[in-house]
Amino acid sequence: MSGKILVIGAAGQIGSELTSTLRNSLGNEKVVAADINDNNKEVVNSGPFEILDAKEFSTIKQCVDTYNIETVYLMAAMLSATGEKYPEKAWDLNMTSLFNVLNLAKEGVIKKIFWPSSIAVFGPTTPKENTPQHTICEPTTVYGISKLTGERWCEYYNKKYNVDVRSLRYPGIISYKTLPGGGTTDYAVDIYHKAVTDGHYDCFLKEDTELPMMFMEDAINATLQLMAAAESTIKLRSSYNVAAFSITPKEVYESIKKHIPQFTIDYNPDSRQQIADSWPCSIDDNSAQKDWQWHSKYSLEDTTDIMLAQLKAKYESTKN
Ligand code: AKB
Repeated sequence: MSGKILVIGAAGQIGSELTSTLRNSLGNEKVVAADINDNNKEVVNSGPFEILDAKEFSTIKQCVDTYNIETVYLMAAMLSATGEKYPEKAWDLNMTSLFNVLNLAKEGVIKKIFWPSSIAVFGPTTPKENTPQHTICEPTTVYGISKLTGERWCEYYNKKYNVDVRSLRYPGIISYKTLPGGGTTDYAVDIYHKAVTDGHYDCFLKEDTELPMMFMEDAINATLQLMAAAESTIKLRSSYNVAAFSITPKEVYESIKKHIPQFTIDYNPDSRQQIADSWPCSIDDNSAQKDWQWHSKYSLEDTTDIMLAQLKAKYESTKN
C-alpha cells in the first residue's frame, strides 16, 4: 500500500481499531481518520483527523483531494437495532455513504475501497447452520436490506466500472477498546463489561440464541488480509462470508463464570430477539479460505481471557 488511507467512521467500534492498526504499521501521517464526531480522543490525537459527514459527497471529495487519498475504508453505518428505530435514516446513511465512495472510485479519484457487509444480509428463509456463501438472502431488517443492496452495487461497480471494492460479511465483533452501538450482537460485548463492573448482566437475548461472532483482532486481520490480497485472487466482489466461532449468551456466561464464579445473569429478551432469530447460527467461510487463505485464530475461550484481563485493567486504572 503506497498511497494514503482514509478511514470514515474512525471513531466507531471497528473503525477505531482499524485506524490504530493501520497507523501502527504505516505511520500516523499516512492514515487520515474521519468521523461525524471527535469523541474518540485516541483516534483524534494520534494522527490527522477530520470531522466528516459520510452522506456529503463534496466533504469526502475535499478530504480525499487535500490528503491525496488512495484507499478508503468506509466504516460508518447505522446498525441493525438502531436501524429499526430510524429506518429512513439508516437507509439514507448506509446507501448514500456507499455511493459517495463508489462514485469517487468510478471517477478515478480513489483507487481502492473497503466496505463492510454483515451476516444481516441473511434472513429467516436462509439455511441457519453453516450458511453458504451463495444462498437465499431475504433480510427482514432495514440494515440487512441496505447491506444486501450495497453488496449488489459493489459487484455492479466492479463489473461495469472496474472499481476495486472489497467486502466482508462481518459477524458480531467482540472487543474491549471502543463500545459497539446499536447492534443486535452488542450483548456479547456488554456482558464482559457488566461482569467486571457489576457482577450481573441483564441479557436482551434468550439464553439459547446462537449467533456467529469474532474477536476484534481476527476481524482486523481479515480486513487487512483481504485488502492486501492480489486483485486476481478476489473472486467475489459482493462480499465474503467470514467466520470464527458461534455462541449463545449462556455459553458466553459460562465462559466468564470460569473466571468470575459469582457472576449472575438474567434473560429478558426485547425487540432485538426477533432480529437475532432471523440471522444464521453459523457461517461457511470456505470461499474466503480458498481465495485469500483466511483462517480465524481466536476461540471463545481466548476471547474471554483477553476481554476480562483488559477490562479489569481498564476499570482498575480509572479508579486510581
Ligand atoms: C449488528 O448486530 O447489527 C452488527 C452486525 C452483525 O452487523 N453487529
